[in-house]
Amino acid sequence: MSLFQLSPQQIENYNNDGFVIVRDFLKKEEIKKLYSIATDDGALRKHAFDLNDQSGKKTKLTLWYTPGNDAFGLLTKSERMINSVDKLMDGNSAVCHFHSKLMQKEPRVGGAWEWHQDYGYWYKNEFLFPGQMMSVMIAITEANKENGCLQVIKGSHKMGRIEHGFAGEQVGASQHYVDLALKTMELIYVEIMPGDALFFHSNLLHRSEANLSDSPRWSLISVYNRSENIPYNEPSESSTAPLSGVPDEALMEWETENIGDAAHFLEKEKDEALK
Ligand SMILES: O=C(O)CCC(=O)C(=O)O
Repeated sequence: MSLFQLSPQQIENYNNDGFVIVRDFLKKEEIKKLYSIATDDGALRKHAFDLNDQSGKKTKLTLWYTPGNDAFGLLTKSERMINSVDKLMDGNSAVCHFHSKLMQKEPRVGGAWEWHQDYGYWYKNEFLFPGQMMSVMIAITEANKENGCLQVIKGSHKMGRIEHGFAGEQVGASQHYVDLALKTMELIYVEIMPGDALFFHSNLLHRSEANLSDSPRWSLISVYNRSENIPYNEPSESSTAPLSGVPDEALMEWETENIGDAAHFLEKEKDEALK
């Protein structure tokens, strides 16, 4: 049974701003376990790939679709995650996991992410309902201005989908609309500590700058969808497979497996869609 519940105020903030930060969403020992797996696990390293930003700087990530009984899968399927996103997403069909990414922004080389809405990518997968999709970013290391933390434009999810073009190997939102949004709404640097979580809407405009500091910035981003929000152009099946929740304690108390091929890793060479 999960003891964690989003408060009515947090839900209201999410609806108004397109995001909400929950401090200490994970305990210190949970983050310690995740960090040591993130840095040591052979499969996570083997399936990591580089994504170039516009200036050719690389950001490293490992992406998988199916959460298993490894530590990251148990977190993704935990009641605290499922119950929280269930309260924030539109609709009421089952909560599903589209994919998770381990983001590895290394000191001095970690690349930038251009201004975009995640739905700028997922629209191409032909998901129809952006309000039924969202992401949860968990800080594994501290994220701050110096190491290229996420920046968001508060309230921009209310603009609806903005046109996106290509930007390096990423997609980027129309600069004209980003400029207008920045003129109208507040820019927020999401400075978070290990264990803090950022819940954000699929139409929230966000970006991050390169990591030019001496500290790494590692995070996990898990994406959720409702089972009724069928992607008509997406080969993976995870986004409409209802999740069975596991207790929050599973991450620390269950014997965790190693993440393996059953997680269905994205291989950059074979797959075009990065999100
Ligand atoms: O973590 C970051 O620096 C940016 C990630 C991002 O924008 C995304 O995955 O959509």
